[in-house]
Amino acid sequence: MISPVPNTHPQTAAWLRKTKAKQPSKMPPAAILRAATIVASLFRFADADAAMQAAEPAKGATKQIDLGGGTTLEVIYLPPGDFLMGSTPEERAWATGIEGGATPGTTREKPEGDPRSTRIKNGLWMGRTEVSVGQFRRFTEESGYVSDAEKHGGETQCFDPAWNGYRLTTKVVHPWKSMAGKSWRDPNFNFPMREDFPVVCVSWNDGRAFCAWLTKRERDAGRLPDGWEYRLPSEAEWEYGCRGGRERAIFWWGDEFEEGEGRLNISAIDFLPGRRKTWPLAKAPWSDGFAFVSPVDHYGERGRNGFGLADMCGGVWEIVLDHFDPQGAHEEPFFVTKDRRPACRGGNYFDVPGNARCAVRLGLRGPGYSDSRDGFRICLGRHVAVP
Ligand SMILES: [Ca+2]
Repeated sequence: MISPVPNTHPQTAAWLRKTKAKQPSKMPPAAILRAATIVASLFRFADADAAMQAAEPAKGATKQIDLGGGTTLEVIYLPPGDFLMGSTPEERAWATGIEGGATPGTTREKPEGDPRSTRIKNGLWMGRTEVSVGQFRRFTEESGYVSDAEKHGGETQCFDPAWNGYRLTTKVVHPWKSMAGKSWRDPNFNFPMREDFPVVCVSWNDGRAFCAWLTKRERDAGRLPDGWEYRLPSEAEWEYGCRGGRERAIFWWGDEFEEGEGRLNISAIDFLPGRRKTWPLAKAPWSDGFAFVSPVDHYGERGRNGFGLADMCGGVWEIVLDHFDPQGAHEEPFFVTKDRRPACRGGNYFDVPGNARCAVRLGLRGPGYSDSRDGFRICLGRHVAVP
């Protein structure tokens, strides 16, 4: 028997043969429409599989993920590769010296470990930017999700507007305070949030919920082959992404901090809103345009690394999938079942240069902890089981 359609998909062809045998000319219009939809979805699934599993995408290939409601999210392909994870003793000495401004022996630079060869075995697609307020809003609107900070009794770490200096010689006063009634909708910056700011005051749980929503949405639409999911990048994937194809360097652009001008948002010469003063610990001798958050990808081409990823250093800390191991990050995702402290990476708009390096890492207080300096970035990668 000659198949009525090219035999591109055995199931589709068989289904069509069966349909033809059953007096196709007498099918009611609704049934024809249903049949056409099934055929279309089978082809779409076949297309998604073929696109992701056949030819290796080119390094830097991009995809626009439709989140619905006119919102998109761009991801970039990172091929498998090797890099040196961690930092040299010289780098850590610079980070805690006059230029780096980090505090010696803090939990930032100590657990980075000496450089060791690390392999990213599977290619993955990583978000060009941190997830924005607009993208997170789209997720909550469709799913009805309530973030950890918004839950009953929830709190989040925000800037205290009454703060007016560290008073380092008398009593140390920190600018950040745990507050109720604040969240990603209002992180207490005292200026309006923009849709293109990175979302902040979100926890590891919140980031994972965003990814679970997107995974289901894309899977239901037949655009996600088996074995793939949207998730937080692992610590190793994040550091590989941050280095942008370099084997090692202090920053993704190289070892010279001065070369970072115009590339990132950290603590620089920018007045705090409504005040004629900068962050007292400002170490970048230029203005990056923002004392607090800046729009994602604000620095354009100059702010993108070798993979095309923006704001990997600075902007907001990025919560990753792994739990924090004080001994150092791992090549494979690392989880514990007790005292789970999500790791986060990359430094933030308030950090000194020593805390905005590719190797810098931090453990959060817990999976529900959130802070107006922390956000997240997503990736599309192979499924990782999280205990
Ligand atoms: Ca960042």
